[in-house]
Amino acid sequence: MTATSRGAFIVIEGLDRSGKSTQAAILQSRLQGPEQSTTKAVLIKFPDRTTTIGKMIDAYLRSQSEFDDHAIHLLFSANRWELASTIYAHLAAGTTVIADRYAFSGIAFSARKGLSYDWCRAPDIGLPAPDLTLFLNVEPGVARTRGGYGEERYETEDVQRSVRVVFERIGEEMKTDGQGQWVEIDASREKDLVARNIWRVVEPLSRGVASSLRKLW
Ligand code: T5A
Ligand code: NA
Repeated sequence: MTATSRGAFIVIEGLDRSGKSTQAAILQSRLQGPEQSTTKAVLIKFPDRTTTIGKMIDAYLRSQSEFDDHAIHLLFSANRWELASTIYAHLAAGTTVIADRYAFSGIAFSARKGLSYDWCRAPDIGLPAPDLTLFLNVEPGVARTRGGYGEERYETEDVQRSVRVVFERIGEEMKTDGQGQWVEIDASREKDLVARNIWRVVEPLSRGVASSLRKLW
């Protein structure tokens, strides 16, 4: 990291069971390296189920409570705002921040229910924008065969297919509006190969970023 640079903000997105958490952990340990005395990379997961809002989201996802579609959407967004200052602080300290899901999941999962796309985007306006978003692309049929699938709300092939359509729209818009990089990764491949393909894209950002952080959108 040079004196004027900050940490990179990297988001990992994808359908359920595409391997986001697996790859986020591999990436964090690669960025952190063997030296544990300084923090080089932190991992933040959305939803963060540990906060008060996160606990409400967790109960909803496990079908233990119900919310109006708009209300749960706003809670997911509020859960990101709770952590925005933490993200800023890490980046300013030169630490790379990896987010396991972010605002894009928020839009994709709510817009597929029929909520307006623009309405879904609105509460996340002003959040720190990622420098790079890795979209782990996997056929819903492949994801279904992976561990734990079907335990939570949204984990059906129908839902996942309609979520994917919204993710594709977001990806197209991100590619054309210059809002950071959106890179698709074939996540149906074997873990180590996926990790290598991710590292190829992340490596140039691993020594810090000179440009100032943008905001969504
Ligand atoms: N949501 C989220 C919203 O509606 N709005 C929002 O704003 C946000 C942020 C919970 C739900 O919330 C929704 C989206 C979700 O439906 P979550 O907590 O991220 O989101 O969900 P999790 O259940 O934790 O995570 P996922 O189901 O998305 O799984 P991952 O992280 O993609 O996959 P991972 O790494 O846990 O792997 C799953 C399984 O596959 C294996 C793993 O070992 C594991 O068993 N696996 C592989 N198998 C074969 N080949 C590979 N390459 C593999 N990689 C991993
Ligand atoms: Na899930």
